[in-house]
Amino acid sequence: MPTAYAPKKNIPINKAQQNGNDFITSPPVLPKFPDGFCWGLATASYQIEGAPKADGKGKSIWDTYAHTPGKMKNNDTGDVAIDHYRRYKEDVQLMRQMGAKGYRFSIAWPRIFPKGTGQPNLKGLDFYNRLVDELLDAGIKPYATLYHWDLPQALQNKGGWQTRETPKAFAEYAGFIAEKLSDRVKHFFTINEFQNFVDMGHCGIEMTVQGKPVQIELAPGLKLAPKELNQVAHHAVLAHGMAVQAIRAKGKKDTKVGPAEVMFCGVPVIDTPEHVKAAKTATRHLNARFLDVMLTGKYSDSYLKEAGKDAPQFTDEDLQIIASPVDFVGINVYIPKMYVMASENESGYSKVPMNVSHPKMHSPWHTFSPEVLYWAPRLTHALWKPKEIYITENGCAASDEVSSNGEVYDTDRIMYLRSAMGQLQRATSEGIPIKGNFVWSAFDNLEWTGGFGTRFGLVHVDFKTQKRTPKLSAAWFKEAARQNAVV
Ligand code: BGP
Repeated sequence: MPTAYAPKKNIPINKAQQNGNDFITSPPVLPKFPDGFCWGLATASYQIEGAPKADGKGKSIWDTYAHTPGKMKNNDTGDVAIDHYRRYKEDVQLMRQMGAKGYRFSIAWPRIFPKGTGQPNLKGLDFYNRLVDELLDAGIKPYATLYHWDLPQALQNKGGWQTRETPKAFAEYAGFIAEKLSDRVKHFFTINEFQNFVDMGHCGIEMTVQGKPVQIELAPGLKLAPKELNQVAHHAVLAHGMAVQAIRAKGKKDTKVGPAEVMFCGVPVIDTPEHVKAAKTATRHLNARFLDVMLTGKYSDSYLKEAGKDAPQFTDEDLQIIASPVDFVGINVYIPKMYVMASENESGYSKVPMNVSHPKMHSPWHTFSPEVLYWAPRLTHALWKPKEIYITENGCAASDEVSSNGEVYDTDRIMYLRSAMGQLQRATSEGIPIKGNFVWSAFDNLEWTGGFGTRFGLVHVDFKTQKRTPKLSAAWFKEAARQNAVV
């Protein structure tokens, strides 16, 4: 852990200190999180594991996409990534030293079913058995995501998420994993960021940040028309529902399951009843294809009206499956989708344009709006009342260079975490049942098309030597987890 941040006792701080009322002798009152709050870290298989062919693993759409010229920054690929497949023991020890209480990792579907369905590959499963055992030995609770975007290429070749066969295959895989791991893994997330993998992977998106256009694409890099895209979205939520049922059928009784969605949040521009009401309406609409249908069992009238002839084809039985009861809702929260104000137009809300000077973090898309960590769980609670909420991702990229004394002073990340976690604490203090937060990410990793240039980790990784160096933010995280408070 970096040590340079320790307060030097001989430096006078201010007048209060001279009065004997400084933070050394009388610590500030820290806003605490509820007892048992999970201070967690998150990663995903393709971004860290490497070993794309080890122990019988099949190809995923990311293996294909990353090797397609022009798709990845600097032609980076996940072939080695941070070599976590081989170094997982060291990585678990690092997380233990950082005081992590939980670890959200994802399982690479093509390690378990190299062709997507059929015969399971037990050697692939063994890796996750070893990882889970190592985590439990280190006192870290495992939280497994079943799909963090690495679809078996064999399924993509048969139509991928455009066909109903993929949800069926996903449920088969989910049930198999629950049967094998739920004696030790008690929390499963079905799918990571429905909204992003559907839209960015099957159409591509464009947003404007600080007046500049930002385009984002993910594997498999398709360009579908709106109707086909809505059908992909429908298959994604159907896969979620079928997986929930398969996990209930095959897992131990105390297994908990829910989605890990990127919540599209409308943040009220000012906290007044009319703007909050507008933000609630906007947020329901922004999540119509995903959280809203999963948690209400119906596509909202406003969504179906807006989609018109491009609406997906679905049956009542589909809707029942999609809305299979979940134990919790996971939400990834980085940015508001928009600031919202009340309006007299038909929808009841309007989007407030974001100022060009609105500050941002290091990633091109990452506007700095920490209050979304308050509003996202608050509106999730107000709209859908899930039993429990997890913030399954939140964090930021930074420039992060190792300084001459070997330490990484990521002060901007600490500023970000302090601000974001302060807002989250505010939500818990209102009684919203938020059970934990997983910082993205435990380690620097392959940030999709951004490659290795975008560093999100609390632990720095030298991608040439694979040397791991905890950053200053790792020391911040450790202290915050120890005190269960924003420090
Ligand atoms: C989320 C993904 C993560 C992670 C993170 C950082 O959308 O679930 O896998 O990558 O964003 O974003 P990015 O790598 O796109 O900058």
